Amino acid sequence: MANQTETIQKLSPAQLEEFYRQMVFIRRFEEKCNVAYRLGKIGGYMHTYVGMEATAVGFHAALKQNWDYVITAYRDHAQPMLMGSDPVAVMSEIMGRSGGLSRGKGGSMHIYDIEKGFFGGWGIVGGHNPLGAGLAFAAKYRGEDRVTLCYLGDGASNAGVFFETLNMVGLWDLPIIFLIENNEFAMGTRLEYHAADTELYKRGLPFGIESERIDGMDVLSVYDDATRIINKVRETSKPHLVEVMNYRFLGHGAADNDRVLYRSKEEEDAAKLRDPIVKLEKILEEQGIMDRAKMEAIDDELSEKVDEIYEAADASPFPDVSEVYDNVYSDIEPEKGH
Ligand SMILES: Cc1ncc(C[n+]2csc(CCOP(=O)(O)OP(=O)(O)O)c2C)c(N)n1
Ligand SMILES: [Mg+2]
Repeated sequence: MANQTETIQKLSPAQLEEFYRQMVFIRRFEEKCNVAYRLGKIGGYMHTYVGMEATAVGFHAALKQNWDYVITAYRDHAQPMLMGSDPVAVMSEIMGRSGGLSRGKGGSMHIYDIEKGFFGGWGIVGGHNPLGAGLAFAAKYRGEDRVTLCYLGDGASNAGVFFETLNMVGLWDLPIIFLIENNEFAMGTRLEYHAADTELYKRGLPFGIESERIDGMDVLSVYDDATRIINKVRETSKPHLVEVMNYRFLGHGAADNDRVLYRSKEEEDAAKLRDPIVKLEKILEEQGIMDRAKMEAIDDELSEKVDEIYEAADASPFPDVSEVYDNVYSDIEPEKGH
């Protein structure tokens, strides 16, 4: 990890502002989704990224846009938007509308944008890890220097299929990064109750995979670590595992009553002191890059933009009943894919 001053010097004020904008935008977008869920505008399951923004913003800034591949589980609203997907199409999908990226038939957990290199959006815990390996295998087989970024949670890192996947990528030296987001919780349980060894980065070691643990609450250090890791995987075409320490501020899903089961109010309050947006605000102010008035103006502008996105999505119709069997198994559109 480089020191903070060095990272700030490497980045232009415009890039730093972009990090801030991306994090605030994701936070406001997710909060809007939560409100819409409570109004009955969103059905099914929905999981937000509040508190974890610095991780995706830092990693995606270091990826090659429209080239590298990304795959994740069901906490999947932020990644496609960071890859250039239309936020209205993301919101429409979350709201089950025909203008959505999966034509309104996938919902919050099944967002895809293959043209941008985003391969979902998967609801089965651990189930997408071998698919990530497949993406990396395809890139290597075709001689392309694409890197695959495969997100998974601390809970998913216990899944048998994850260990099988680590074995194969270790054996075949596939250019993939497993990004374990250790947000300290699986669904209704916390890390110490579900993992025999809570140092999750060690999961890669028996398979000869270079593995490390990094801070996920400081976007500047995430960006620095991500740049180093992504460049290395691209150059060596070998796998890497990174355990990113972050924290989810809200319940597991929109309908989850988290406090009663596995965390106290005191713990939540303490965690909020590590808020990645607040952290960046302090840095930007101390370094004289942005003052509070500008931050507030950006926040207002993005909150308004999120409201407009929501209104536009809400104007999109629900899919027609006649489409119910379309795009279920076989009628995918390969010409649109990579
Ligand atoms: C195979 C399987 N088992 C159980 C579930 C139910 N489930 C949904 S999310 C989840 C917890 C996963 O936690 P983690 O991997 O840490 O991801 P996070 O929600 O923290 O992002 C569980 C057990 C599931 N979707 N799939
Ligand atoms: Mg988790």
